[in-house]
Amino acid sequence: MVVTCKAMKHLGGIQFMIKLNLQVNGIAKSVVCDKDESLANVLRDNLGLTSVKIGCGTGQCGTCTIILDGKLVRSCTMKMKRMQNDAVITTVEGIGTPNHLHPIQVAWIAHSGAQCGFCTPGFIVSTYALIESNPNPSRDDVRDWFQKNRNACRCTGYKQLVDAVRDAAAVMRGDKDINDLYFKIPEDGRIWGTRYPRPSSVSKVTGTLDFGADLGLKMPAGTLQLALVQAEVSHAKILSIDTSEAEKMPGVEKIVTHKDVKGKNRITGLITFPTNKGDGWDRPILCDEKVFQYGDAIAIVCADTDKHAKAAAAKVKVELERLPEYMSAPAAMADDAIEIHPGTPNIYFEQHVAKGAETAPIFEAAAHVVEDDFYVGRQPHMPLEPDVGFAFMNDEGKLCIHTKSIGLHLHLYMIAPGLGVEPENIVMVQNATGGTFGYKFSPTMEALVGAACLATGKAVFLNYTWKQQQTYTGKRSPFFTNVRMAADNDGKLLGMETDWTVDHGPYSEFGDLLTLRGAQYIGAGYDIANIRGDGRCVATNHAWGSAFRGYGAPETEFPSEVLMDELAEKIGMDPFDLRYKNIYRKGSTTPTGQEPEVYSLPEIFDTMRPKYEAAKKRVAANSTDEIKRGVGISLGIYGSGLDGPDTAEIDVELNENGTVTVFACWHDHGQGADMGVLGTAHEALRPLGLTPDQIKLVMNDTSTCGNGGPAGGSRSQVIIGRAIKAGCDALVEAMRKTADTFSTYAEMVEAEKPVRYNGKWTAPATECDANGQGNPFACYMYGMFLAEMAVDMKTGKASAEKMTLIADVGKINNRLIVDGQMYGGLAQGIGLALTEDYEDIKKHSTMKGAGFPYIKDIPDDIEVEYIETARPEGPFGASGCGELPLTAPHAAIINGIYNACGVRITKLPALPEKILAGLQAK
Ligand code: MCN
Ligand code: FES
Ligand code: FES
Repeated sequence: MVVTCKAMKHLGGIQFMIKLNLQVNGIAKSVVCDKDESLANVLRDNLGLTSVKIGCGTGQCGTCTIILDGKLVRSCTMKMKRMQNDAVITTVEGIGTPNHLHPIQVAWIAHSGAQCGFCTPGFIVSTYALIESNPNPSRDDVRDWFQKNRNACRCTGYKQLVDAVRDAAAVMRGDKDINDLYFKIPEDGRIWGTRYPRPSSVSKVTGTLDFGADLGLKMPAGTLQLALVQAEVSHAKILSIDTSEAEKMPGVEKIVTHKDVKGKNRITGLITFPTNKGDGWDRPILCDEKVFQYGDAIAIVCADTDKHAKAAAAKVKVELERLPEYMSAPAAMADDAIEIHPGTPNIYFEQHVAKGAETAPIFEAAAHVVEDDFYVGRQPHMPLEPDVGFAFMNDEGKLCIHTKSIGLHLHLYMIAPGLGVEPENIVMVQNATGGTFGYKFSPTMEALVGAACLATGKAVFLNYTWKQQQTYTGKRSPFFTNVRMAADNDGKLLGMETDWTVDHGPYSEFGDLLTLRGAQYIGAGYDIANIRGDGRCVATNHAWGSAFRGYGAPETEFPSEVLMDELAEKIGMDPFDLRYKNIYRKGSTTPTGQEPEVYSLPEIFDTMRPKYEAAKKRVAANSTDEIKRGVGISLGIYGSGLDGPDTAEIDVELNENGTVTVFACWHDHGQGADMGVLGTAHEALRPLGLTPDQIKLVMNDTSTCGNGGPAGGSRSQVIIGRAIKAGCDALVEAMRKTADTFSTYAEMVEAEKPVRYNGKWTAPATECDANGQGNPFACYMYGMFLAEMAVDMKTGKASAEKMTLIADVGKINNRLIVDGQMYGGLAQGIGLALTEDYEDIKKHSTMKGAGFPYIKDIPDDIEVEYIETARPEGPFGASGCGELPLTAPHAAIINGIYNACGVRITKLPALPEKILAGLQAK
């Protein structure tokens, strides 16, 4: 069979091609293509092998891993001109299929190795090659292999991938029965609380799940490929945009600028805080008057091919007048700084906190006072899948936008006025998503593909490169924090004073909400009767602030958790004992004055204490002059929900064949929304005796599902979970004939009873007031972290050798999923503490440059234990879980570094040079 390349080289009108014969997954193929094309593109575009994913596109992530002539190759960097004729290629399609899974795939499912699943085909191919060369790899062999071959994963924390490889190898050697890896439904039929594999796992391990870029390849002929013209400065006035030369470039259909955007050309931040000094209309869809940050989109080239679009984009001329670039909050707060958004002060939101009595006299009289300054930086989300999406007009004349959005209804209302389309004429759909970690709480390209589709009337497709992903999506907003704590001689906390400044980049969306987190979480976990503090949100010209897992908790709990260690040292107490003395117990209230819904911290601490004592002994025994070792602890807390009366709705319908369909917008970052819906619905529908496969899921499409709210704030299991329970309960009650008999579909129809029910739930919570006081969340997640750290005294390099987490996320819906959330979140905490940053736009625009944690950066020894305290408001007692593991692990790590070598890093990340400087200063 001969297939031709989509992308061909134009040279004086002549296209010079090469033809190659290949053996692909055991089948003879020949391809005709440009010699400079990458093997990854040829496999995907020409041969339709979309299991080969393109993440970084530069050889750093391994999502494109294939086997070429017996060797593992990252196919994105392999040019076709380097390929031999008759080369033999294996992709995951050649390893196993949904009906004939390979043991590696079975093991991957058993250990939930695929969360978002974007890295999975690359890992499975890599594992296949490993086991071919080493049938009995040790854990270290596996870790060495994935490190050497740069197989990166952002979701899992790697531990369960090593477990999966070891089990697969054992099956392949005949040392283990494959049937032991298949999940067996317990006799009582219950899947709640078990390790039931998520419904999407088979498609993920076989590479058959279509992500956005895969769907893009399957769009109809004539779909326009989009390329952005982007700013390469961080602050400027736009003097002119000249598209004339670009318009003449081959294949160009249209170049869309702000003049083509029919609405307000702004994405609205839906400001809900009346004290915000901005109006929330500050983010252009396409820049018109000003550039506010590096990467801002100025024009969109719509062309027949991606290459044509990119070539034309390079020809668009934008004349700019440079303005001062304020790359951090202090710079933008300086007296002589100009307003980034003229008319709105750069400090556009302030939040006060006042709990209990005035603190000044308390501090004056206190036996012990500690104070320090902290900085938690611009952590990049670094999903392996770059942002991607498409748009088309459907036959009802509605604008359909398919992206990685994890807030479909929210985004619809944020972009509709800017595009000039009524919200009811927009349909938003989430594609299978290769991780977001919160960056998709903000719209990214939704309005861009929407504007291009409206301007051309054609289907359009846009795929960011990984560099665009890094430079033109939101980041964690840095917090500059000062905290003071006062305690009596016994270590009882008497008062706290706080001051925090949020660098939110140029766009204000949700900046006020994030700033409120300073009032809610500095000092969280401790009974502090008297608190005073002030925070502020500042516009700057660095990357705009978007949600990042933990959203405000890692930024605000880091200061108080490190300061608790400083206080313990000052008083001469063990940091564990100081914490234990002050944690929430009956009668305590949170910094917002709320009574915690459960008091699980004492039990969490009691469970941790023997592990802490053992860890102290371990590090003392293993510390040497060259490698000093130490332990650090911290506690972490976060609310499950959006502030106040958070609401969700779903629908549930009985089908003619007796199955039930749940219609839900529970967006899937990769965390396991499908399992969340299935596990909750199955539990609620248990009276009907349905098997899991009798529950169908219709998800994440505004045309078919009600508003479940965004998948942020670890809210879905609680808020959507309760809505699912409400809908299922209504259906079960409608079907009920006697205590344990139920009507069939036919009987329901005959009795003229509805077969579809809406389930809705609103959290009994109140928003915080101007003093940061209120009961903002109905459920919280609680945890305690223990880090065992090693510091190389010569290089200053710190590494986590073991992480332990005792977690209370309420009753657990799915154990595989929750374990995966904990491991993955801990890994991101290690990254936040030690390596990750997006400060230097140039250096930090690649995965390696930005400090992405590979397998050897994450310890294999991760211990997680649960205290399952039933939540009164949670569905079947569940709280949320997604963000708990990233609330404060970095504080334990930093405390562990201090315990090891006496250097206290208060400004993250703790790079080797900072630790070395600290050692030298000592
Ligand atoms: N769960 C459970 N039992 C509980 C609590 C939760 O089994 N007691 C399951 C849920 O069914 C769901 C998962 O754990 O599958 C997370 O549930 P929840 O904490 O309610 O959070 P959401 O479903 O709302 O997911 C969002 C949360 C956030 S805010 C970010 S950011 C995040 C995260 O989860 N981004 C992720 N986890 C991620 N995981 C991956 N792989 N990729 C991301 O981008
Ligand atoms: Fe090829 Fe990342 S290594 S896409
Ligand atoms: Fe590995 Fe998402 S499962 S990147």
